[in-house]
Amino acid sequence: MLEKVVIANRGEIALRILRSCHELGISTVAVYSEADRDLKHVLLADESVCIGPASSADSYLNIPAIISAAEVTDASAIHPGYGFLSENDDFAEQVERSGFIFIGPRPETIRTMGDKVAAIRAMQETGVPCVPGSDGPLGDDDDKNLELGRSIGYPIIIKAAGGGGGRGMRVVHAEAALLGAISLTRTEAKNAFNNDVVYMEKFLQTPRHIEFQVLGDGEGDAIHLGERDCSMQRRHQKVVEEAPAPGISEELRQEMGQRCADACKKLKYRGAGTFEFLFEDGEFYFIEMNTRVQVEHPVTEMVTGIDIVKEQLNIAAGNGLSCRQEDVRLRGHAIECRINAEDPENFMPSPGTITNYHAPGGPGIRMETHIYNGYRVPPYYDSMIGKLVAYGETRESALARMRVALNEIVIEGIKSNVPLQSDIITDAAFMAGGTDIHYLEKKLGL
Ligand code: MV4
Repeated sequence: MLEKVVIANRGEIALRILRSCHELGISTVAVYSEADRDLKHVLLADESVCIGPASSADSYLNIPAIISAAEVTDASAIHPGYGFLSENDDFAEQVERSGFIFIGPRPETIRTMGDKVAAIRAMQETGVPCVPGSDGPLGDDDDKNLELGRSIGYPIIIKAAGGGGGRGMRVVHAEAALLGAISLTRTEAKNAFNNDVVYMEKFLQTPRHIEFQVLGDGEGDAIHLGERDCSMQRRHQKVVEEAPAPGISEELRQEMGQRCADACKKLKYRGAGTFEFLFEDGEFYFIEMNTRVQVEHPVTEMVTGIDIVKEQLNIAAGNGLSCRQEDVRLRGHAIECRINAEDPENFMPSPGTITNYHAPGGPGIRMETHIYNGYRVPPYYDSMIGKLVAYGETRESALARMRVALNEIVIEGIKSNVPLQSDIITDAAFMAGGTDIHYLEKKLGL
């Protein structure tokens, strides 16, 4: 097993990683910014190293500082968590070149999936269904691009190869706007990502966002852990996630999951990953692959009984996967509500001291958070302070447990989105299941 892991992240995910490390008998090193001395996982870690000032650019994104921390503590591996450097191929490469294990995919895999055109090409080659589109970068020939748009049919969407997660895209509703949209998206992409490659897809108007969780051992074995529905979102920020996705048959789940696992086998994918799909009219369309552990991984853990972070650590240690595909069984239903330090009315961040915190509990309730009484939520980072996960044998019982837990939770001293979450999980359309990616923004009147 790994001996000592540097946790190159903060907040709830840093605590989540620390817990799995300690379960496996792995020592932990917390790296933290000057604003984060009081993080719960920093107190619990075997060692801790301050890596710089509050600003992420100077601390959690500071590659030399993080690698130095691994060197001075004589660590064996680095876990990047999500966000920050988790999908930075240069970071993964420098970690490996410095003699440490990067707990994640090979740098080349991260690079391929970071280029959305290359990712789509890789999926097409391995039989994962994609959105009808340009099947590659758009050229400079206006007539060819107009012809392509006509053959795909409007509306279409122009996306930047260097984008992803909602950055660098533009919807085009009619041919008259196509060429302008291509050159505008190209210019923005050049400025934002230093990459002016853009591509074209049919724009799906009312899809759901469904993603498949995979694990690969890096040597050609891979499994899938079913799917999550992450359609409840606002401005590309997920708000509620659940597993399994309502209305997906076991047959379709196994067919799509197997295609994702097969793609991972062909790529010799290493670690945890997620295939993101749009789902509309009964069909799946691949859009992106994420090469990190995701915020919403607990809902998959709850319905499979598999500890995804432990799998990541075992894969990184060269121990392979803990189970075969035929041993993966989905049971029950899990829902996750992200808890943010923000005003539920206007979504403004609400940092400050938590004067009173009471965790919800009871059967099937899992609270993933680093907050405690007296903890000060710093203003420098993402406003997510925790995740409330409810499990039940049925979706209805998971929803009922979530409703009770949201009523029970107390977070005082700062504003939180708990009232919004209560509103969502008692919403008639959400309770029925299968709402699309635009549902929440419409409900909120945006
Ligand atoms: C799309 C789409 C419709 N059609 N692609 C947004 C984030 C990025 N991951 C891809 N996104 C979309 N791509 C086609 N061909 C609609 C979106 C989209 C979206 C996707 C998932 C979750 C939330 C979203 C919100 C707005 C748009």
